[in-house]
Amino acid sequence: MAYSYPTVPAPHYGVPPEEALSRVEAFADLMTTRRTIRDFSDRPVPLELIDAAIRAAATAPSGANIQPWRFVVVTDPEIKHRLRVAAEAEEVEFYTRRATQEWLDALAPLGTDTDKPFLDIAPALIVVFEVHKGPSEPRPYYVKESVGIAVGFLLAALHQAGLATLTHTPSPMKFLSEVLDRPAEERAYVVIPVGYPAPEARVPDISKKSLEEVRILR
Ligand code: IYR
Repeated sequence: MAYSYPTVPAPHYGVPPEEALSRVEAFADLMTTRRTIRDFSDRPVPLELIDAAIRAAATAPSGANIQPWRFVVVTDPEIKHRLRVAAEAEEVEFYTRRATQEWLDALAPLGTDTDKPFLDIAPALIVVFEVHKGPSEPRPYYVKESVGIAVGFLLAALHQAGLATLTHTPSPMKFLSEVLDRPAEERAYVVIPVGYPAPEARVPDISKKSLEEVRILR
C-alpha cells in the first residue's frame, strides 16, 4: 500500500484462537437481548454513559475517513418537548396522508401511532446528523452508509451499558435542524431516545430470522 499518511504498525488484537468463538458468541447473545423500547421510565441516565457510547460510535469506519456525523444529546425537558410537539405534527401528516396503506398495514402489528411520549419521557435523546459539504466541512462520501455504521456501534454500546433505545425516524426531519439550531450542511438521520424501560413496559413477541435464513454460503 502506498499511503501518503505516515503509518503506524497495524494493531494485532491478540484474541487467543480458543477464545474467539466464545467471545463473538457472547457478543451475539448480548445483542440478541436488545429490544426496541417505546415505553421509557424517567430514571436519569449518567451523561458519561452516553459520552462513552458516542465515543464508540465515532470509531466507525467512514468514506475517506471524513467521519460525517454529529451526535446532539438533548436532555433539556423544554427542548425535548418542542421536539415532541414538532415530531407529532409530522407524524399526524404521515399517518393520515403520507403513508401508503401498505406501509400502515406493515406498522399495524407494532402499534405505532402519532403519539410520541417517549420524546418527553426518555431522559436523553441523541439526534444523529449527517454532515454534508459546508463552509468548514469537506465533501463526505458514502454518508448514509458511514452514519448507519456509526449508529450501529452506538446502539450496541448503549445496550452494553444496559440502556434502552429506540430508533425513531420522523419524516421529514427538517424540524430537528430548526429546533436544535444546526447548520444547513447537517441533516438529521435518526432520533434515538435513551433511558431505561418503564417498569410496566412490554414489547411485541417478535423474533429475528435464523442464521440459515440470512446467511448464504458460496
Ligand atoms: N415515523 C413513524 C412511522 C414508523 C415507520 C417505521 I418503517 C417504523 O418501523 C416505525 C414507525 C413513527 O415513528 O411512528
